[in-house]
Amino acid sequence: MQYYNEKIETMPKPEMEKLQYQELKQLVTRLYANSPFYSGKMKEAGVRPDDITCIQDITKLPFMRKTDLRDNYPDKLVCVPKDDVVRYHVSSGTTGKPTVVAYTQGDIDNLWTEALARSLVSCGIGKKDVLQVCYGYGLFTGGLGLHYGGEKVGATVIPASTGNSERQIELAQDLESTAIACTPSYLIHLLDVAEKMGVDIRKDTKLRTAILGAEPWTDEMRKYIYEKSGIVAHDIFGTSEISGPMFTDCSELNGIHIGADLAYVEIIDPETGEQLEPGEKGELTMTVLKKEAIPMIRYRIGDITSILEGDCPCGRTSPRIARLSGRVDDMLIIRGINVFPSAVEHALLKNSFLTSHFMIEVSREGRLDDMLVKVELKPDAMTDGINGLMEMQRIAERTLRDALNVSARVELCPPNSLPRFEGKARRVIDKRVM
Ligand code: DLL
Repeated sequence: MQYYNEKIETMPKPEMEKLQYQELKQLVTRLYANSPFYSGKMKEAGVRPDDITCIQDITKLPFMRKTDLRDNYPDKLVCVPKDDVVRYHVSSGTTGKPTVVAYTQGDIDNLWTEALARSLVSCGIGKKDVLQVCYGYGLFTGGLGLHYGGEKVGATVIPASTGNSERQIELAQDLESTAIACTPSYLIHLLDVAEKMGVDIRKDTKLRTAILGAEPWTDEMRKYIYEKSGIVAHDIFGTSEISGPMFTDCSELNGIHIGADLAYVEIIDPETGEQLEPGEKGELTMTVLKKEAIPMIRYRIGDITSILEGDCPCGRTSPRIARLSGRVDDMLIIRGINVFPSAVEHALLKNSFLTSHFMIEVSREGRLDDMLVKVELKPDAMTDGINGLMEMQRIAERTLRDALNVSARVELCPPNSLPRFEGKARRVIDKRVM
């Protein structure tokens, strides 16, 4: 099967724009009538539903940012009755408060799973496949998202989740996995583990396709994976706020298709907010047209990319975005998990013996990310002897793990030993080379 939803995926642009307009109009009208948050924002921007007369009028609407979700924690943005919410996912926010995402049954079936079913088919995955999902299951959207998408296209899904790498290789051999979904760095790690176990991925497994995302990666990594294992690696994009992983590239391996009836994509100048032309790099901004529980309108995702020019030979008419090439903010991605330096600071300061002078060093130990947080102790904490210091280090590491959902090593430093900054503090040293 080439398409999951051929009519929509190959719809001519003018027809699609009409459909997008109808969806946007309905969404804005519903929110203006029912949601204090969204109607408040529209009123502030001086725009009413009547002002939306074509999809291009979307630029009249105000932007949303991650802080809107944080400031309305946990569920003040939910604009359906509470009983209609069937699931929450939670991701890390910019400070101590996480970001909560709510879903109706419609959000899961008609938006998230629909998007993933189309994407998986476009990567050649279907009924005959065995899909090993090695994204985390739980509050992170990766595991359950791919799981539902895989089942929808009739594949056999293995909810392997993360970790236990030798077991992952054994599962792939014993259950004859043909496809694997995980972060790119984890797949490269798994290839090393297989080698150490004496397993030749080409001969001893049926793995041929990978669905890789949740963190930055490169075409060089794609080439390396193919040469080492014969696995064709596809790029998958999503963020918790738009639902989770949703959109992938196709057999052309050239840009991620954004299902146009599901989401309207804009690239904007991060300074001025002006919409940029195809081919121009800027901040990725999305309006999810079919979202019920927490609609996202002109959501500034913070990733830098461009819309690719020209049509895709695969026949899909949806716009494609280029591989993400960075962030407009200081968000780090450690083993697939988003980490904001502000959230690190917030967590550290929960400990009365620590100060706000800290540095984050990120490196790639072997194939996996390693985060070291160096933080200065308060002068009176220095007197506690070696046992006291070890205990403080253990406590600090636990606070970070609890707050960030990812482990970090902590190095306690004497007062006044870390650099001070006159201008904007540069707290992150990222030594990873991809
Ligand atoms: O990472 C959802 C996801 C799960 C995507 C599994 C793909 C696969 P968040 O935790 O909210 O959601 O993080 C979203 O991760 O804004 C990007 O900065 C980064 N990211 C996601 N996919 C890619 C990718 C999930 N293919 C943030 N390439 C996004 C580069 C990616 N960065």
